[in-house]
Amino acid sequence: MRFDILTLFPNLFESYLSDSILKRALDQELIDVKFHNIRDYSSDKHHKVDDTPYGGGAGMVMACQPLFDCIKDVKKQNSGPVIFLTPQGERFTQNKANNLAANNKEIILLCGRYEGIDQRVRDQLIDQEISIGDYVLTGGELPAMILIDSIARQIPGVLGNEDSQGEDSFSEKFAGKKEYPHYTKPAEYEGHKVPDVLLSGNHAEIEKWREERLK
Ligand code: 4FM
Repeated sequence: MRFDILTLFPNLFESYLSDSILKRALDQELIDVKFHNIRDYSSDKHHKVDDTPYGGGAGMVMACQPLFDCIKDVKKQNSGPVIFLTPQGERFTQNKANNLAANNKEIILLCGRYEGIDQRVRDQLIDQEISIGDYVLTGGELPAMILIDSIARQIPGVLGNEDSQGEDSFSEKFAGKKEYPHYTKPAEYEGHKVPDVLLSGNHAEIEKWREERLK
């Protein structure tokens, strides 16, 4: 899966992609992430990317020119959907992550900043608007990282243990339910014990105990 990220702050992604599972996925070329700094596309002599809103009001709006030029340029290398991360988008769910992973080899993620982007960019160049939740952030970078993470972990080979996809929260086995309580060693910690059934070796009983506690 190839992701092209359009952002004013590509550095924000670095630490998360430079460690752990996503680092390994990048090293193994199971995913590829390319960054495009929207500011590099500004034809303004001061590399300006924003301007005051027509009709007045607070804050600044990301202007058409850098965004049109950046998106059109990236589209030459990535034929996937252009997704804009915004609180006004459709709510991101596990189902949406599954569908994006299953149906695309390439995805373009547009991260906005300030009060918003010029509506003409949305009308002309955006295929899909996604929200990770009903709250307002300073930009779309964290939401974009969340999309990458949730999509990448479904690609075969990205998770070390091939099984931990099917075994987890949203597996068929547990019919869309989330999780049962997890415990690991030691069997007693500061007087707090692991439920006996989990130490019993009785797999039928363990399964029953877990099914009763799915949340
Ligand atoms: C988005 C700021 C676009 C400025 C944002 C612009 C968000 C969310 C979010 C902030 N994105 N789910 N919630 N973005 O708050 O996806 Cl131009």
